Amino acid sequence: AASALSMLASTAFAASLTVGFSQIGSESGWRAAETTVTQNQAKERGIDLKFADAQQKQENQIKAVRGFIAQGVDAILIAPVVATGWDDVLKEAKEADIPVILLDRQIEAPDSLYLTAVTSDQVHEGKVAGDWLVKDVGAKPCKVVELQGTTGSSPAINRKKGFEQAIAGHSNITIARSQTGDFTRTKGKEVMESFIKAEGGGKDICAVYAHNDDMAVGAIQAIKEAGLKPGTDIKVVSIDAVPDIFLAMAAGEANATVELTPNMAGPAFDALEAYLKDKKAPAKWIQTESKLYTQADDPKAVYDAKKGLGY
Ligand code: GYE
Repeated sequence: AASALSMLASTAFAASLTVGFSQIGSESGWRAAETTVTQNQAKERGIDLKFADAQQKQENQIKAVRGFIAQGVDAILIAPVVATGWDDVLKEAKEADIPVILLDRQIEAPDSLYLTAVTSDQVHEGKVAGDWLVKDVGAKPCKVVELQGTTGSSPAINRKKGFEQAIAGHSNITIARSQTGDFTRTKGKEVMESFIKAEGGGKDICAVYAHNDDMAVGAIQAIKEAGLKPGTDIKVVSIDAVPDIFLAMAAGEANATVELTPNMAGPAFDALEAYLKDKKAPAKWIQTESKLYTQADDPKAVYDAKKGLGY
């Protein structure tokens, strides 16, 4: 009875909560899943979620946050499209005594300006991806092309850093070309086409490292259209572990991915409710797990299991 009562109390408490969510957009399958999961989490907790899609533009996110402040919301969630330029608007939220929680990306600003950040360790993700490739190629020479995430975003900066850490000391593995594909399938395919053209029609490329699965799926299409076999002629390693990369793995067209949970809102809402109830400030970073998946992990079964999780 007591636990039911406390459940009732916390739901009743949350029922009065209005939370603004400034989302980047829907550039990838992972981002769309994060939105779905956040909306479901809010519904389950009786939280009134005000959603704003920024269409990938920082100025739209800043406008949305200002709107939430004017509405007098109880808290703000934001997935910051880039790492800089947030100090002023976050100071305005602080002055209005509205706690801000970062989702899936970090920012370069004093951490006094936000309650907590719920993200993966993106340097570690890049390292896990790089370590897989190092193990896979052994001592063979391997020319890598890299599809970077959105320029200036914390995942693009950190995933590059982690991958480079992994291949340092393995002089047989080099990054020959590196360019942003903006986390999208379309741009990932376009940039991979240019890499293939520039590298002997692709026969000189040993692997593509994409900062997310959507760019990897685009690259797979480009590799096939160039008459090469993705997954064998050119190895494919990426990050997110969205369902479609497991379809590619099951077809032998992708090799490895590092999982990123789309459920950042669960830990965020838990921290928020605890804070609002007894002003218990959470740690400034709530880290989510990163798990490597390869073709050895029954990709079809993983695909089926993931299909229900908001994707
Ligand atoms: O990997 C990608 C999305 O911010 C870590 O953003 C997130 C990244 C994710 O576009 O699919």
